[in-house]
Amino acid sequence: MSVRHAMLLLLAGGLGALASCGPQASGPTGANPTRPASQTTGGGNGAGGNARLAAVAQQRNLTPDDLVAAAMTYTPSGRHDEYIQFASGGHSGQVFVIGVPSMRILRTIGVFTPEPWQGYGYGVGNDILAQGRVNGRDVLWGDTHHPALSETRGDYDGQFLFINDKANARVAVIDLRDYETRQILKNPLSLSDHGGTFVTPNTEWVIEGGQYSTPLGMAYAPISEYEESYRGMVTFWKFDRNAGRLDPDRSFAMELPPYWQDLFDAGKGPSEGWIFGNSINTEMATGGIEQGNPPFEAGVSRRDMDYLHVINLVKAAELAAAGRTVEINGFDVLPLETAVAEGVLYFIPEPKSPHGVDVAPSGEFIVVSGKLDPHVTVYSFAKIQQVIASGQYDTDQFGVPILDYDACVEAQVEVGLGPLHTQFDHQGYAYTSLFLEPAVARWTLGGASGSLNPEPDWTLVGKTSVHYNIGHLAVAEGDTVSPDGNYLIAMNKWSIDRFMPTGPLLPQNFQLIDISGTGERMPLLYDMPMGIGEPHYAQIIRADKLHPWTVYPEVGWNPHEGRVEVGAPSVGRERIERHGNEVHVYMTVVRSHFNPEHVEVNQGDRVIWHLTNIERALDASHGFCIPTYNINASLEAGEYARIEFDADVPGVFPFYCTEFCSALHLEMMGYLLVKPSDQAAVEAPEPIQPES
Ligand code: K7E
Ligand code: CUA
Repeated sequence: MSVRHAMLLLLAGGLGALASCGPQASGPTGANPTRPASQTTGGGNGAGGNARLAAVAQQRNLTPDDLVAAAMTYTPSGRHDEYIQFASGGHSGQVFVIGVPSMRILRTIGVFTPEPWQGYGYGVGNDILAQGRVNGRDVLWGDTHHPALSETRGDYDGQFLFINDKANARVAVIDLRDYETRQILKNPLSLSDHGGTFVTPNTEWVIEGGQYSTPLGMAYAPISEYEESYRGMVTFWKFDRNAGRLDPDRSFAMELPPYWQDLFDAGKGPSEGWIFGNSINTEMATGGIEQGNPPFEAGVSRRDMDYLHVINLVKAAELAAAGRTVEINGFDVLPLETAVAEGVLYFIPEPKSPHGVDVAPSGEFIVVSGKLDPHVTVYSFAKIQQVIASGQYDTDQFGVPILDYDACVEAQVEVGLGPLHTQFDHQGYAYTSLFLEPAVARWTLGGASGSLNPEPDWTLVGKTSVHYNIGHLAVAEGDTVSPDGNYLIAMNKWSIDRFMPTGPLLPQNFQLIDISGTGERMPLLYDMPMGIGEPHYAQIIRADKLHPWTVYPEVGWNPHEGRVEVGAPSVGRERIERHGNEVHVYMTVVRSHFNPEHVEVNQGDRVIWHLTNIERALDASHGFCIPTYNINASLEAGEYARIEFDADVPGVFPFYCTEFCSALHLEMMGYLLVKPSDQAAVEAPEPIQPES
């Protein structure tokens, strides 16, 4: 017996002892001529289980570490995950909901892109997608980057989720009672955003920072006028929690120099009320490689320092409320001049084109990752305040005060090559993604109260290699005032050889890492291919903080209005009403029929189809599609939906339920008969018999 096999047996003994307490597992192992008798008998004794586990491990070439990783992530049928991860969907324009540690995808949330399974944008939800039109044009995708869970006192409260679309500068609000998008807002100033979305500790404000500077208000100016006419910005959307909506009328933006603002984060604890943003391109490079200019990649990285933006949001909001704003494209903007004069905006040098700014759980420190510099730079909020109070500073060419770097910096930690983003745990550790190594670095957060780690402050502790280039990382509740730790997900941009190739386009790779221990050890547990876009950021919330509806509160519920729809179809009140050439269909939906089943209209009629799923059972969703009319709805238990279309194409259209809902699901259909305009018109609807 090899040493490795002996180790497996030893380990299997430990696992077997655990397993023997519960019901005997009966997982398939395939045809294995060497499998022991206990495997086929399903006998409950520990020794048989051990031998069986060892045999499986040997057959599948699994190491003891593999078995531990499997035991830490495997989630038996019917058991739920401890955490839920909300991951941006990158260019899919969506959000993905993933269980942790099982790494099972639970749901897609349609946000900026139509989503056929939910029927989002195929007759229902079109009005929400229409809110995201830009200059009257449908923009039916997004580049979602940074999801932000709503917070109460700096902790996730499980009520709402916000997300930005970097490609078109839009933000969306998702209601976590039903995981549906409720609102999309187009930023009236900017054409790209990246520093969004981030929330203040009580979600009073949702932050959306711009990225590539343009003339504000989506206006035109030649690029030769970059310094005079192009501007950066950060927008503060006022969140009305009761309404579950962002309120544009109470929102405002701040004009910023045409540096490229990158990420933002909100202060907390002592720094609550302040906002921090990193930037690149303080060089104000304008590219033009075709004219012999340095390309952006070089031009944007010429200076040794860029600027951490430090913004007094409380004061900015007071100025906005006092009318100190100007209007650009119908939106209130606090001018740069005013922000400077009133002490709202400060800069602090930050090493060379950094990426990511993260406020530590205590709110005392702000961590900026070097990207082109192997350090993370830690700024002290208390020191920043002292320097501001001293009134001693230079200014940049726009008059913005530049605070002394050395006077504001608490520490620098050399973490490795290509640091991008930092998150925190409950043990006083910080974790930084290293794009170039690629790895996750663990380091000690100096001055962290309640720190359990024995290492001295501000020290690199260890690294775990990831596969491959990592962007963001997410620790369970790792950007709140009270991180959980335990799990870290590396969001890797390349997967290279980790999975079976799927043509030349390969998935991204989420890697789950166990950070429950201390010191150097941070074992990798699981690889999860993400073949649906490039998620940038994710947040991981404790599952028991989420309290979604499992059926809508009442039959006839209109999710978009958050109330029962007056006049929603109900049992016995199904009917078809004609008013001129407008036809209203009032239809109930239940296993396994629609009522009415015959809907006759005339070519050219405007059809307004009201549907209520009258089910009250868990998971009793029905679909509703009409062929060739690009209509598909998903009606969850209790849901009311309204679909409008012009019956412009004559013919006979079998509509049917698209969710396999019962044994008679195939029979759940009906006919839409659109009578050609050259035939005698349908006069009055057929009488509908109330359901008995
Ligand atoms: Cu990819 Cu937050 Cu857009 Cu960094 S960002 S990786
Ligand atoms: Cu209802 Cu299938």
